[in-house]
Amino acid sequence: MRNDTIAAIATPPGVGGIGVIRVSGPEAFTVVSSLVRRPGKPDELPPVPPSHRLTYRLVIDPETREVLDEVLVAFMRAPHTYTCEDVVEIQGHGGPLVLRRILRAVLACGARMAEPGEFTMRAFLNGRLDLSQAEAVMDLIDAQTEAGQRLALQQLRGRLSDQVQEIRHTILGVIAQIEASIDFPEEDVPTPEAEELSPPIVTALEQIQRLLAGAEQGKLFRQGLRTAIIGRPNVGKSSLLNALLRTERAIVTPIAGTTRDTVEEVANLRGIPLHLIDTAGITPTDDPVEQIGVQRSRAAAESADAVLLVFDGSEPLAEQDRRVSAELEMMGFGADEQTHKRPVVIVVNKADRDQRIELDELKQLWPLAPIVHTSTLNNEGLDALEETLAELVLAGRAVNSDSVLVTNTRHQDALRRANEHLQASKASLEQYLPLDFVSIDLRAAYEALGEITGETASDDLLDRIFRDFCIGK
Ligand SMILES: Nc1nc2c(ncn2[C@@H]2O[C@H](COP(=O)(O)OP(=O)(O)OP(=O)(O)O)[C@@H](O)[C@H]2O)c(=O)[nH]1
Ligand SMILES: [Mg+2]
Repeated sequence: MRNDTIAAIATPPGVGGIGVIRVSGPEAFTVVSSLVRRPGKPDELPPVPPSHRLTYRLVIDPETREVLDEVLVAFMRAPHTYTCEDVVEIQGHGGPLVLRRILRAVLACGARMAEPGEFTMRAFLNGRLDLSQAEAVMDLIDAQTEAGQRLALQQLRGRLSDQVQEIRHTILGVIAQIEASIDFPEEDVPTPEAEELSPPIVTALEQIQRLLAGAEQGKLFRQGLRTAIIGRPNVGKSSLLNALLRTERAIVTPIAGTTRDTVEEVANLRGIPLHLIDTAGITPTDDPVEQIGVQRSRAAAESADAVLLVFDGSEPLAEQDRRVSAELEMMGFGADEQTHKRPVVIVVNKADRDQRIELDELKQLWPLAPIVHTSTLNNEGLDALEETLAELVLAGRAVNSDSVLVTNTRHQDALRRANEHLQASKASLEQYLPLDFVSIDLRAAYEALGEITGETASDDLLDRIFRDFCIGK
């Protein structure tokens, strides 16, 4: 049901200074009115205060008349609300029990518990936000870096939607021209020439391709980069994690095999959330615990977007180093842009000691991977390492979070499909095929783009998107 009245605690679970209960729907005012009183007037239903104004009230239990909390309440009249419906927000004291009791009272008076994301879904269904903007709400909440936050806010404010709508408008213009000539041949609508139809298609293609070009980068800012720290035991992997995080997160000892389980933390790499995974040193072992640890290291590498492969520069290259390298290569790491291998950065650690490692041998193992020398003891080479990793994953492209970046795989996928259909329509035009062919592909492109803004999104897709939201949002 999409026109009943819903309610949820909108602030996070746990203790806070205040907590907010949000109620939305046609009965929102009635429901909350029946629960609130003015101090000293327990039996009198107070009038609904002016819209969008905070008002001091007591909340009572509808059955026992017990006072549950002193609150500030805002009655907000549709349509100028988050959901475009009547909305009431009750600001109570931020204890979980207090909030739960107020919510229970609200539910007892006729509201229904909201599903995750249901407030935002209503904002979408009522036309206040389009789908990409609704998705941006969640990105904004989840943002882990300032760059990610800026991108989400831009999307929320409709910059992506505007561009997509502009492209759709262009495509629709061409469709209209074609269809007029097909539908009304007797009215002397002249059949448009291919030369006339193709410039707007080319323009639309260029715009789509520009958006696609930034998508991989945009996704990095939203999803972050999973980076596993891999190497044989005792080379300084955990020390490197700590140094990059600037905390003593992982245990470091001179004993080989210190790290048994993977340790995951997020650092900020030039605005990209860098998910660093410290792993157990990969080595043959009979110890069952260590074996599991090594399995997890392999799994971490398998699922990583990039690897920091650590060597001990104070020792000659060991057989185990070679074996770890070979394993990574098998997994498709290689830092080679042409073949789209996942990037590896070679970290030669313990640079503060006499260096016994042969760099030529390393270069034979990894001819294309950049090599960075570090000392976690003296915090040397860490900036260079971050710089190298950022260069590698951004592939030298300048990062400008002011431009519109597609950050979402769903949007990227829709753009790709639109691109393919537009290419096909352009090819049909060039081959002078009947205009029906052209217009079928144009329609498909138009619809694919509509999925981004939600105009042509199925219920199924909507459910999937909003299910990931938190309750109360
Ligand atoms: N001199 C020097 N010692 C270092 C450096 N980095 C790490 N170490 C030392 O090397 C030893 C192993 O460091 P860890 O960070 O535990 O190495 P690891 O690769 O995580 O080892 P495992 O978890 O056992 O695989 C410790 O005694 C560290 O203090 C460095 O840059 N210079
Ligand atoms: Mg370790």
